[in-house]
Amino acid sequence: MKIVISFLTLAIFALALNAAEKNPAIDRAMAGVESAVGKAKVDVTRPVYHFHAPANWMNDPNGPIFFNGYYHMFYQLNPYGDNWGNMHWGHARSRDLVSWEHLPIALWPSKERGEEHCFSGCATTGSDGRAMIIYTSIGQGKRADDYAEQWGAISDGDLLVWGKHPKNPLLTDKLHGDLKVYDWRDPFLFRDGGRDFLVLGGNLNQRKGGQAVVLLYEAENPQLTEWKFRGVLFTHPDAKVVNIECPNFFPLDGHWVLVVSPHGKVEYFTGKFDPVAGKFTAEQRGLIDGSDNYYAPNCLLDPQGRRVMWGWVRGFKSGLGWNGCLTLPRVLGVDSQGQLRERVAPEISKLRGERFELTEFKVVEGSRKIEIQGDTLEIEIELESGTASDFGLKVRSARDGSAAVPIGYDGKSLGVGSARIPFSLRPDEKALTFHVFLDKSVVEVFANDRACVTRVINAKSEDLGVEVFATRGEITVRSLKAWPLRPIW
Ligand code: DQQ
Repeated sequence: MKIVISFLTLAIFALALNAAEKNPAIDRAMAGVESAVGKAKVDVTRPVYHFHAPANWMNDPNGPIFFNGYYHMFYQLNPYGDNWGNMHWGHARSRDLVSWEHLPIALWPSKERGEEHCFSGCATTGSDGRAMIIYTSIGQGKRADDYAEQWGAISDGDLLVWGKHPKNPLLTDKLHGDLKVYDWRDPFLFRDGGRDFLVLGGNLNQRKGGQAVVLLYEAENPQLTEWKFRGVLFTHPDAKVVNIECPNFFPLDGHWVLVVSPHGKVEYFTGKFDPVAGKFTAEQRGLIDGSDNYYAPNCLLDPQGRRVMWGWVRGFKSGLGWNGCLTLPRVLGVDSQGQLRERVAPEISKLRGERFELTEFKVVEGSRKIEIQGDTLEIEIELESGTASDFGLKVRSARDGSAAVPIGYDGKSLGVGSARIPFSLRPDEKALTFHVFLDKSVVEVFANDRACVTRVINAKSEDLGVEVFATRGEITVRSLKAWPLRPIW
Protein backbone atom coordinates (compact mmCIF):
# COMPACT_ATOMS: atom_id res chain seq x y z
CA MET A 1 0.00 0.00 0.00
CA LYS A 2 2.82 2.35 0.99
CA ILE A 3 4.52 1.83 -2.39
CA VAL A 4 1.28 2.65 -4.24
CA ILE A 5 0.89 5.87 -2.27
CA SER A 6 4.42 7.02 -2.91
CA PHE A 7 4.15 6.30 -6.68
CA LEU A 8 0.94 8.29 -6.68
CA THR A 9 2.70 11.20 -5.01
CA LEU A 10 5.46 11.07 -7.60
CA ALA A 11 2.93 10.90 -10.45
CA ILE A 12 1.15 14.01 -9.16
CA PHE A 13 4.48 15.74 -8.82
CA ALA A 14 5.40 14.76 -12.41
CA LEU A 15 2.06 16.17 -13.63
CA ALA A 16 2.85 19.35 -11.81
CA LEU A 17 6.23 19.42 -13.54
CA ASN A 18 4.51 19.30 -16.95
CA ALA A 19 2.14 22.12 -16.03
CA ALA A 20 5.12 24.36 -15.22
CA GLU A 21 6.98 23.46 -18.43
CA LYS A 22 6.86 26.92 -19.94
CA ASN A 23 8.95 28.62 -17.30
CA PRO A 24 12.59 27.42 -17.44
CA ALA A 25 13.33 28.85 -13.95
CA ILE A 26 10.52 26.72 -12.53
CA ASP A 27 11.56 23.70 -14.64
CA ARG A 28 15.04 23.87 -13.18
CA ALA A 29 13.74 24.32 -9.65
CA MET A 30 11.27 21.42 -9.95
CA ALA A 31 14.05 19.19 -11.29
CA GLY A 32 16.17 20.23 -8.30
CA VAL A 33 13.46 19.14 -5.88
CA GLU A 34 12.75 15.93 -7.77
CA SER A 35 16.40 14.91 -7.68
CA ALA A 36 16.25 14.80 -3.86
CA VAL A 37 12.91 12.96 -3.53
CA GLY A 38 14.51 9.49 -3.52
CA LYS A 39 16.87 10.38 -0.67
CA ALA A 40 14.23 12.16 1.41
CA LYS A 41 11.76 9.28 0.99
CA VAL A 42 13.96 6.64 2.61
CA ASP A 43 14.71 8.62 5.76
CA VAL A 44 12.80 6.93 8.59
CA THR A 45 12.85 10.02 10.80
CA ARG A 46 10.80 12.13 8.37
CA PRO A 47 7.27 12.97 9.58
CA VAL A 48 4.55 11.13 7.66
CA TYR A 49 1.33 12.98 8.50
CA HIS A 50 2.70 16.53 8.76
CA PHE A 51 2.79 18.76 5.69
CA HIS A 52 6.18 19.00 3.97
CA ALA A 53 7.77 19.77 0.60
CA PRO A 54 8.42 16.82 -1.76
CA ALA A 55 12.11 17.15 -0.79
CA ASN A 56 14.87 19.63 0.14
CA TRP A 57 14.62 22.64 2.44
CA MET A 58 11.38 24.36 3.40
CA ASN A 59 10.63 27.03 5.98
CA ASP A 60 7.79 29.53 6.58
CA PRO A 61 4.22 28.76 5.48
CA ASN A 62 3.29 31.53 3.02
CA GLY A 63 -0.05 32.94 1.85
CA PRO A 64 -2.41 30.18 2.97
CA ILE A 65 -5.76 30.81 1.28
CA PHE A 66 -9.03 28.99 0.66
CA PHE A 67 -9.83 29.40 -3.05
CA ASN A 68 -12.34 27.63 -5.32
CA GLY A 69 -12.91 24.67 -3.01
CA TYR A 70 -9.26 24.08 -2.04
CA TYR A 71 -7.02 25.09 0.83
CA HIS A 72 -3.81 26.34 -0.82
CA MET A 73 -0.52 26.28 1.03
CA PHE A 74 2.59 28.04 -0.22
CA TYR A 75 5.90 27.82 1.60
CA GLN A 76 9.50 29.01 1.52
CA LEU A 77 11.44 26.45 -0.48
CA ASN A 78 15.06 25.94 -1.48
CA PRO A 79 14.69 23.62 -4.48
CA TYR A 80 18.46 23.08 -4.70
CA GLY A 81 19.41 21.76 -1.29
CA ASP A 82 18.42 20.86 2.23
CA ASN A 83 19.71 24.09 3.74
CA TRP A 84 18.31 27.64 3.58
CA GLY A 85 18.86 29.58 0.33
CA ASN A 86 17.45 30.36 -3.16
CA MET A 87 14.04 31.22 -1.76
CA HIS A 88 11.16 30.12 -4.01
CA TRP A 89 7.50 29.54 -3.09
CA GLY A 90 6.50 25.87 -3.10
CA HIS A 91 2.80 25.16 -3.51
CA ALA A 92 0.26 22.48 -2.58
CA ARG A 93 -3.50 22.20 -2.17
CA SER A 94 -5.93 20.22 -0.09
CA ARG A 95 -9.68 19.65 -0.07
CA ASP A 96 -9.81 18.75 3.60
CA LEU A 97 -6.75 20.14 5.48
CA VAL A 98 -5.50 16.55 5.81
CA SER A 99 -4.23 15.21 2.44
CA TRP A 100 -2.18 17.48 0.23
CA GLU A 101 -1.39 17.44 -3.48
CA HIS A 102 1.93 19.00 -4.51
CA LEU A 103 1.64 21.57 -7.32
CA PRO A 104 4.19 23.39 -9.49
CA ILE A 105 6.44 25.85 -7.69
CA ALA A 106 4.52 29.14 -7.62
CA LEU A 107 7.21 31.83 -7.28
CA TRP A 108 10.82 31.89 -8.37
CA PRO A 109 13.42 34.69 -8.12
CA SER A 110 13.28 36.72 -11.39
CA LYS A 111 17.05 36.92 -11.85
CA GLU A 112 16.68 38.94 -15.06
CA ARG A 113 15.02 41.64 -12.97
CA GLY A 114 17.68 41.51 -10.29
CA GLU A 115 15.65 39.43 -7.84
CA GLU A 116 17.61 37.08 -5.56
CA HIS A 117 14.93 35.69 -3.22
CA CYS A 118 11.15 35.54 -2.94
CA PHE A 119 10.70 35.93 0.82
CA SER A 120 7.51 35.40 2.81
CA GLY A 121 4.12 36.98 2.19
CA CYS A 122 0.39 36.52 1.86
CA ALA A 123 -2.33 35.78 -0.69
CA THR A 124 -5.77 37.25 -1.19
CA THR A 125 -8.68 37.23 -3.59
CA GLY A 126 -8.80 40.52 -5.47
CA SER A 127 -11.89 42.55 -6.32
CA ASP A 128 -11.94 40.82 -9.75
CA GLY A 129 -12.14 37.37 -8.10
CA ARG A 130 -8.55 36.50 -9.07
CA ALA A 131 -5.98 35.52 -6.51
CA MET A 132 -3.00 37.73 -5.84
CA ILE A 133 0.17 37.21 -3.82
CA ILE A 134 2.07 40.02 -2.11
CA TYR A 135 5.56 39.04 -0.97
CA THR A 136 8.96 40.46 -0.10
CA SER A 137 11.40 40.61 -2.97
CA ILE A 138 15.10 40.71 -2.09
CA GLY A 139 17.36 42.12 -4.79
CA GLN A 140 20.62 40.58 -6.01
CA GLY A 141 23.62 41.61 -3.99
CA LYS A 142 21.33 43.50 -1.61
CA ARG A 143 21.31 43.01 2.13
CA ALA A 144 17.96 41.62 3.27
CA ASP A 145 18.15 43.71 6.47
CA ASP A 146 18.72 46.94 4.60
CA TYR A 147 16.91 46.62 1.30
CA ALA A 148 13.65 44.99 0.28
CA GLU A 149 10.64 45.71 -1.88
CA GLN A 150 7.13 44.30 -1.72
CA TRP A 151 6.13 42.66 -5.00
CA GLY A 152 2.93 41.12 -6.30
CA ALA A 153 2.12 38.02 -8.36
CA ILE A 154 -1.08 37.02 -10.12
CA SER A 155 -2.26 33.65 -11.37
CA ASP A 156 -4.50 31.73 -13.70
CA GLY A 157 -7.93 30.64 -12.47
CA ASP A 158 -6.69 27.52 -10.63
CA LEU A 159 -3.61 29.12 -9.04
CA LEU A 160 -1.40 26.60 -10.91
CA VAL A 161 0.65 29.13 -12.89
CA TRP A 162 1.81 32.45 -11.47
CA GLY A 163 3.30 35.54 -13.10
CA LYS A 164 4.93 38.58 -11.55
CA HIS A 165 2.61 41.59 -11.30
CA PRO A 166 3.14 44.16 -14.10
CA LYS A 167 2.97 46.97 -11.52
CA ASN A 168 5.94 45.72 -9.46
CA PRO A 169 7.28 46.95 -7.12
CA LEU A 170 3.99 47.53 -5.31
CA LEU A 171 5.56 49.07 -2.20
CA THR A 172 9.04 50.52 -1.79
CA ASP A 173 10.76 52.15 1.17
CA LYS A 174 10.09 55.56 -0.41
CA LEU A 175 6.67 55.28 1.26
CA HIS A 176 8.36 55.84 4.62
CA GLY A 177 9.76 59.27 3.79
CA ASP A 178 12.50 60.05 6.31
CA LEU A 179 11.81 57.04 8.49
CA LYS A 180 14.42 54.32 7.94
CA VAL A 181 13.00 50.80 8.34
CA TYR A 182 15.36 47.81 8.49
CA ASP A 183 14.47 44.15 7.88
CA TRP A 184 11.31 45.35 6.15
CA ARG A 185 9.47 42.20 5.16
CA ASP A 186 6.67 39.63 5.32
CA PRO A 187 3.45 41.39 4.21
CA PHE A 188 0.15 40.23 5.72
CA LEU A 189 -3.18 41.58 4.39
CA PHE A 190 -6.37 42.18 6.33
CA ARG A 191 -9.69 43.92 5.75
CA ASP A 192 -11.51 46.15 8.20
CA GLY A 193 -14.62 48.25 7.61
CA GLY A 194 -14.40 47.61 3.85
CA ARG A 195 -10.79 48.90 3.70
CA ASP A 196 -7.70 46.88 2.76
CA PHE A 197 -4.70 47.06 5.06
CA LEU A 198 -1.28 45.46 5.08
CA VAL A 199 1.16 44.95 7.93
CA LEU A 200 4.91 44.41 7.57
CA GLY A 201 7.58 43.60 10.14
CA GLY A 202 10.94 45.23 10.78
CA ASN A 203 12.85 47.47 13.16
CA LEU A 204 13.80 51.12 13.35
CA ASN A 205 17.42 50.87 14.43
CA GLN A 206 18.96 47.91 12.66
CA ARG A 207 18.90 45.50 15.56
CA LYS A 208 20.92 47.76 17.81
CA GLY A 209 18.66 47.16 20.78
CA GLY A 210 14.95 47.53 20.57
CA GLN A 211 12.34 49.23 18.43
CA ALA A 212 11.10 46.08 16.79
CA VAL A 213 7.97 47.23 14.98
CA VAL A 214 4.95 46.27 12.93
CA LEU A 215 4.14 48.85 10.26
CA LEU A 216 0.72 49.60 8.82
CA TYR A 217 -0.27 50.44 5.21
CA GLU A 218 -3.64 51.09 3.61
CA ALA A 219 -4.60 50.34 -0.01
CA GLU A 220 -5.54 53.29 -2.17
CA ASN A 221 -7.14 51.22 -4.93
CA PRO A 222 -9.10 47.93 -5.04
CA GLN A 223 -6.38 46.36 -7.23
CA LEU A 224 -4.01 46.63 -4.21
CA THR A 225 -1.28 48.22 -6.29
CA GLU A 226 -1.25 51.69 -4.67
CA TRP A 227 -0.49 51.99 -0.97
CA LYS A 228 -0.04 54.65 1.67
CA PHE A 229 2.01 54.32 4.83
CA ARG A 230 -0.17 54.75 7.93
CA GLY A 231 2.62 54.62 10.52
CA VAL A 232 3.86 52.26 13.21
CA LEU A 233 1.00 49.99 14.29
CA PHE A 234 2.91 48.41 17.20
CA THR A 235 6.28 48.63 18.91
CA HIS A 236 7.41 45.55 20.81
CA PRO A 237 7.41 46.35 24.55
CA ASP A 238 10.62 44.38 25.29
CA ALA A 239 13.80 46.26 24.46
CA LYS A 240 15.70 42.98 24.01
CA VAL A 241 13.49 42.10 21.03
CA VAL A 242 15.42 43.58 18.13
CA ASN A 243 13.23 42.73 15.16
CA ILE A 244 9.82 41.37 14.17
CA GLU A 245 9.27 38.92 11.30
CA CYS A 246 6.08 37.50 9.82
CA PRO A 247 3.41 39.59 11.61
CA ASN A 248 -0.16 38.25 11.36
CA PHE A 249 -2.99 40.64 12.36
CA PHE A 250 -6.68 39.69 12.43
CA PRO A 251 -9.91 40.03 14.42
CA LEU A 252 -11.04 37.00 16.40
CA ASP A 253 -13.81 36.48 18.98
CA GLY A 254 -14.21 40.21 19.63
CA HIS A 255 -10.46 40.92 19.97
CA TRP A 256 -7.67 41.87 17.59
CA VAL A 257 -4.80 39.42 17.55
CA LEU A 258 -1.23 40.28 16.58
CA VAL A 259 1.22 37.39 16.10
CA VAL A 260 4.94 38.17 15.84
CA SER A 261 8.04 36.10 15.14
CA PRO A 262 10.82 37.91 17.04
CA HIS A 263 13.82 35.65 16.19
CA GLY A 264 12.78 33.58 19.21
CA LYS A 265 9.57 32.01 20.51
CA VAL A 266 6.51 33.17 18.58
CA GLU A 267 4.29 35.50 20.60
CA TYR A 268 0.73 36.76 20.38
CA PHE A 269 -0.82 39.95 21.71
CA THR A 270 -4.59 40.46 21.98
CA GLY A 271 -6.10 43.92 22.22
CA LYS A 272 -7.76 46.73 20.30
CA PHE A 273 -7.19 48.17 16.83
CA ASP A 274 -7.99 51.80 16.11
CA PRO A 275 -8.12 52.14 12.30
CA VAL A 276 -8.37 55.95 12.50
CA ALA A 277 -5.20 56.36 14.55
CA GLY A 278 -3.63 53.28 12.89
CA LYS A 279 -2.64 51.89 16.31
CA PHE A 280 -2.93 48.54 18.04
CA THR A 281 -3.15 48.57 21.85
CA ALA A 282 -2.15 45.25 23.39
CA GLU A 283 -3.96 44.08 26.52
CA GLN A 284 -2.79 40.47 26.93
CA ARG A 285 0.16 38.51 25.65
CA GLY A 286 1.34 34.94 25.53
CA LEU A 287 3.25 32.36 23.51
CA ILE A 288 1.80 30.78 20.40
CA ASP A 289 4.12 27.86 21.06
CA GLY A 290 6.58 27.34 23.89
CA SER A 291 9.38 26.00 21.71
CA ASP A 292 11.95 27.58 19.47
CA ASN A 293 11.44 24.64 17.10
CA TYR A 294 8.26 26.51 16.08
CA TYR A 295 8.51 29.71 13.98
CA ALA A 296 7.00 32.09 11.41
CA PRO A 297 3.34 30.94 11.45
CA ASN A 298 0.76 32.07 8.94
CA CYS A 299 -3.02 31.67 8.87
CA LEU A 300 -6.23 31.86 6.85
CA LEU A 301 -9.92 32.33 7.40
CA ASP A 302 -11.80 29.35 6.01
CA PRO A 303 -15.39 29.12 4.66
CA GLN A 304 -16.57 27.93 8.08
CA GLY A 305 -15.25 31.16 9.58
CA ARG A 306 -12.37 29.39 11.33
CA ARG A 307 -8.98 31.06 11.78
CA VAL A 308 -6.57 28.22 10.93
CA MET A 309 -2.83 28.59 11.59
CA TRP A 310 0.28 26.59 10.65
CA GLY A 311 3.82 27.13 11.93
CA TRP A 312 7.17 26.08 10.48
CA VAL A 313 8.79 23.21 12.44
CA ARG A 314 12.57 23.70 12.40
CA GLY A 315 15.65 22.24 14.00
CA PHE A 316 16.09 19.00 12.05
CA LYS A 317 19.45 17.48 11.12
CA SER A 318 20.80 18.42 7.71
CA GLY A 319 22.02 16.05 5.00
CA LEU A 320 18.84 13.95 4.79
CA GLY A 321 17.48 15.30 1.46
CA TRP A 322 14.75 17.19 3.34
CA ASN A 323 14.58 19.72 6.16
CA GLY A 324 11.50 21.29 7.72
CA CYS A 325 7.77 20.66 7.88
CA LEU A 326 4.65 22.47 9.06
CA THR A 327 2.73 21.90 12.25
CA LEU A 328 -0.73 20.41 12.01
CA PRO A 329 -3.40 23.01 11.22
CA ARG A 330 -4.52 24.65 14.47
CA VAL A 331 -7.91 26.34 14.89
CA LEU A 332 -7.55 29.50 16.98
CA GLY A 333 -9.91 31.12 19.46
CA VAL A 334 -9.65 33.83 22.14
CA ASP A 335 -11.08 33.10 25.59
CA SER A 336 -12.89 35.50 27.94
CA GLN A 337 -9.55 36.53 29.48
CA GLY A 338 -8.12 37.52 26.12
CA GLN A 339 -5.87 34.47 25.91
CA LEU A 340 -5.37 32.44 22.79
CA ARG A 341 -6.68 28.87 22.49
CA GLU A 342 -5.29 26.46 19.92
CA ARG A 343 -6.75 23.12 18.89
CA VAL A 344 -5.71 20.80 16.11
CA ALA A 345 -8.34 20.95 13.34
CA PRO A 346 -10.82 18.09 13.94
CA GLU A 347 -10.34 16.92 10.33
CA ILE A 348 -7.04 15.33 11.40
CA SER A 349 -9.02 12.62 13.22
CA LYS A 350 -9.68 11.14 9.73
CA LEU A 351 -6.20 9.67 10.01
CA ARG A 352 -7.00 7.65 13.12
CA GLY A 353 -6.65 3.89 13.13
CA GLU A 354 -8.14 1.64 15.79
CA ARG A 355 -8.74 3.31 19.14
CA PHE A 356 -6.95 2.07 22.25
CA GLU A 357 -8.52 3.11 25.57
CA LEU A 358 -7.90 2.82 29.31
CA THR A 359 -10.23 4.06 32.01
CA GLU A 360 -9.29 5.27 35.47
CA PHE A 361 -6.08 3.94 37.00
CA LYS A 362 -3.38 5.12 39.38
CA VAL A 363 0.37 5.30 38.94
CA VAL A 364 2.33 5.23 42.18
CA GLU A 365 5.97 6.36 42.27
CA GLY A 366 7.35 5.13 38.96
CA SER A 367 5.94 4.45 35.56
CA ARG A 368 3.42 2.19 33.87
CA LYS A 369 4.04 0.92 30.37
CA ILE A 370 1.01 1.34 28.09
CA GLU A 371 0.14 -1.47 25.70
CA ILE A 372 0.00 0.77 22.62
CA GLN A 373 3.32 1.50 20.92
CA GLY A 374 4.51 3.46 17.90
CA ASP A 375 6.08 6.57 16.42
CA THR A 376 2.98 7.95 14.66
CA LEU A 377 0.43 8.30 17.43
CA GLU A 378 -2.25 10.60 18.77
CA ILE A 379 -2.69 10.35 22.55
CA GLU A 380 -5.19 12.12 24.76
CA ILE A 381 -4.66 11.70 28.49
CA GLU A 382 -6.53 13.31 31.39
CA LEU A 383 -4.48 13.45 34.58
CA GLU A 384 -5.58 14.43 38.05
CA SER A 385 -2.72 15.73 40.15
CA GLY A 386 -2.22 13.77 43.34
CA THR A 387 0.87 13.76 45.53
CA ALA A 388 3.43 13.37 42.72
CA SER A 389 5.83 16.27 42.27
CA ASP A 390 6.15 15.67 38.54
CA PHE A 391 3.95 13.54 36.30
CA GLY A 392 2.92 12.92 32.74
CA LEU A 393 3.65 10.77 29.71
CA LYS A 394 6.74 9.40 28.08
CA VAL A 395 6.83 8.63 24.36
CA ARG A 396 9.53 7.01 22.21
CA SER A 397 10.65 5.15 25.31
CA ALA A 398 13.26 2.40 25.11
CA ARG A 399 12.45 -1.12 26.38
CA ASP A 400 15.26 -0.97 28.92
CA GLY A 401 14.27 2.49 30.16
CA SER A 402 17.48 4.04 28.85
CA ALA A 403 15.75 6.74 26.72
CA ALA A 404 12.41 8.50 26.33
CA VAL A 405 10.83 11.86 25.49
CA PRO A 406 9.04 13.06 28.65
CA ILE A 407 5.93 15.25 28.49
CA GLY A 408 5.44 16.35 32.09
CA TYR A 409 4.07 18.90 34.54
CA ASP A 410 5.68 19.79 37.88
CA GLY A 411 3.17 22.26 39.28
CA LYS A 412 4.86 25.31 37.82
CA SER A 413 6.13 24.31 34.39
CA LEU A 414 5.48 22.11 31.43
CA GLY A 415 8.28 20.09 29.88
CA VAL A 416 8.38 18.47 26.45
CA GLY A 417 11.72 16.77 25.82
CA SER A 418 14.32 19.40 26.59
CA ALA A 419 11.90 22.38 26.31
CA ARG A 420 10.29 23.80 29.44
CA ILE A 421 7.81 26.66 29.79
CA PRO A 422 6.05 28.22 32.80
CA PHE A 423 2.59 26.70 33.25
CA SER A 424 0.26 26.30 36.24
CA LEU A 425 -3.16 24.75 36.49
CA ARG A 426 -5.78 27.40 37.26
CA PRO A 427 -8.00 26.96 40.34
CA ASP A 428 -10.95 26.15 38.05
CA GLU A 429 -8.99 23.43 36.23
CA LYS A 430 -9.44 20.14 38.08
CA ALA A 431 -7.39 18.08 35.66
CA LEU A 432 -4.60 18.36 33.14
CA THR A 433 -5.27 17.09 29.64
CA PHE A 434 -2.34 16.45 27.33
CA HIS A 435 -3.20 16.08 23.66
CA VAL A 436 -0.15 14.68 21.95
CA PHE A 437 0.63 14.22 18.24
CA LEU A 438 3.75 12.15 17.71
CA ASP A 439 5.05 11.90 14.15
CA LYS A 440 8.50 10.27 13.94
CA SER A 441 10.91 13.14 14.85
CA VAL A 442 8.19 15.71 15.69
CA VAL A 443 5.92 15.93 18.69
CA GLU A 444 3.19 18.54 19.16
CA VAL A 445 1.76 18.79 22.67
CA PHE A 446 -1.33 20.74 23.79
CA ALA A 447 -1.97 21.22 27.50
CA ASN A 448 -5.59 22.12 28.34
CA ASP A 449 -5.75 23.74 24.87
CA ARG A 450 -3.97 26.84 26.19
CA ALA A 451 -0.29 25.91 26.07
CA CYS A 452 1.37 24.29 23.05
CA VAL A 453 4.88 22.98 22.63
CA THR A 454 6.23 21.62 19.33
CA ARG A 455 9.47 19.71 19.61
CA VAL A 456 11.91 18.10 17.21
CA ILE A 457 13.12 14.91 18.89
CA ASN A 458 15.92 12.43 18.39
CA ALA A 459 14.94 8.87 19.10
CA LYS A 460 16.20 5.48 17.97
CA SER A 461 13.86 3.84 15.46
CA GLU A 462 13.29 0.89 17.83
CA ASP A 463 12.22 3.13 20.76
CA LEU A 464 8.45 3.05 20.42
CA GLY A 465 7.13 2.70 23.97
CA VAL A 466 4.54 4.84 25.75
CA GLU A 467 4.50 5.20 29.56
CA VAL A 468 2.69 7.18 32.22
CA PHE A 469 4.98 8.37 35.02
CA ALA A 470 4.67 9.85 38.51
CA THR A 471 7.68 11.07 40.49
CA ARG A 472 7.70 11.11 44.33
CA GLY A 473 4.05 10.30 44.87
CA GLU A 474 1.00 9.17 42.93
CA ILE A 475 -1.41 10.41 40.30
CA THR A 476 -4.76 9.31 38.88
CA VAL A 477 -5.21 8.90 35.16
CA ARG A 478 -8.90 9.60 34.53
CA SER A 479 -8.72 8.42 30.93
CA LEU A 480 -6.25 7.60 28.22
CA LYS A 481 -7.12 7.28 24.55
CA ALA A 482 -4.65 6.63 21.77
CA TRP A 483 -4.78 6.04 18.04
CA PRO A 484 -2.15 5.15 15.45
CA LEU A 485 -2.30 7.85 12.74
CA ARG A 486 -2.03 7.00 9.04
CA PRO A 487 0.50 8.65 6.70
CA ILE A 488 -0.75 11.30 4.28
CA TRP A 489 2.03 11.02 1.74
N1 DQQ B 1 11.91 33.65 6.54
C1 DQQ B 1 11.80 34.35 5.29
C2 DQQ B 1 11.64 35.78 5.62
C3 DQQ B 1 11.16 35.75 7.03
C4 DQQ B 1 11.91 34.59 7.62
C5 DQQ B 1 13.02 34.04 4.46
C6 DQQ B 1 11.27 34.04 8.85
O1 DQQ B 1 10.73 36.42 4.77
O2 DQQ B 1 11.38 36.96 7.71
O3 DQQ B 1 13.09 32.67 4.17
O4 DQQ B 1 11.62 32.70 9.05
